[in-house]
Amino acid sequence: MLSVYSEKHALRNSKTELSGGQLVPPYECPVRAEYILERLKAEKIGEIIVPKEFGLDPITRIHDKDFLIFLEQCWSDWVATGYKGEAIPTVWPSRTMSSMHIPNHIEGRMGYYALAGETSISNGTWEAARASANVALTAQETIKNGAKDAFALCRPPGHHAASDMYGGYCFINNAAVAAQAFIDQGASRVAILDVDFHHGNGTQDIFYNRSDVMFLSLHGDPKEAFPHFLGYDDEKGAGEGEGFNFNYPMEPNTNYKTWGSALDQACKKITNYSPDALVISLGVDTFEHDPISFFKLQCDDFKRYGAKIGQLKLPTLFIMEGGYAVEEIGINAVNVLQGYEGY
Ligand code: B3N
Ligand code: ZN
Repeated sequence: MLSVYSEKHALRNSKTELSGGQLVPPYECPVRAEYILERLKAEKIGEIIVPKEFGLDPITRIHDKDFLIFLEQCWSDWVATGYKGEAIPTVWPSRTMSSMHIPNHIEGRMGYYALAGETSISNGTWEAARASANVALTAQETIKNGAKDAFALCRPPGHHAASDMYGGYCFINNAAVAAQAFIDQGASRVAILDVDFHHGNGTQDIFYNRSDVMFLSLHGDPKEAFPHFLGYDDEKGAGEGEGFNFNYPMEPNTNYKTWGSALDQACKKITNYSPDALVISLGVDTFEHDPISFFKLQCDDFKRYGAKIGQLKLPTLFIMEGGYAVEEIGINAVNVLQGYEGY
């Protein structure tokens, strides 16, 4: 399988994450991508190429222009205001304060566009996010051109980002941008299967009213896990999209037996939908030793579920999302690809 990787991911290197009332070193850190790259090479998964530049057009198919301008300018606006630390929101348009005016001051703009406060913005974040989208689009293009599958080693991840919101370590929704590219190139139906530990709230939100992109997500119950406010099993899609959104929230300590059964149910929905392409939001934070998650999948389980995805026999684009047990991140991500390929 061909993989796409950009060294520019390393430009996303913030020093702080607001977690448990402290500023800690971010879980989403550059070494994650380096360990995956190393494992791809060690296991000889296939050719590894650098991304092409696609410009902003395919990204604006998913994200609002004002949001992208905010992401591009956030760090310089923050610095220009005289703030010394990394950019972290402190005020939000909460339930009874939603006038939907976009403030001028960076403090207000951050709260308007942020879905949560853990994701500090710093120098290089925008450039890395753009490169990550280019990685996804380059991998997508190889499938459009006839490849059976591809792996986009995206960093930063994307599935929490909505059309005008960042957070959960995500800025541009790489999976959504790639799925939209398939549609724009003539696909009638695309399925996005999100196997990251966290619910892909951004992807769900983007496609919630559409029937041409089905979204299915297996994740930690949002009653107990980030992003808390979306990902419940009664979210089925709306309007044209009703019946094209499926959530499988699961309890703390879920093991492969339970998780694999949920995957089987999701796979049946995908088969019935008969998509032209399948996009996998591949997070490996379902791992038993992940520091911020609560599922109990073991290294071999990643191979087992990769095989199930392979049995769908669809053109398949893997997009890297989360996973923070850095020692094993490469093993687990590559196990999925190897299971998918049948070894
Ligand atoms: O959820 C957390 C969190 C949970 C447990 C922690 N421990 C036990 C130290 C620490 C943090 N933080 C909120 C931010 C989570 C962002 C998730 C990004 C992701 O992987 N999405 O797929
Ligand atoms: Zn995650």
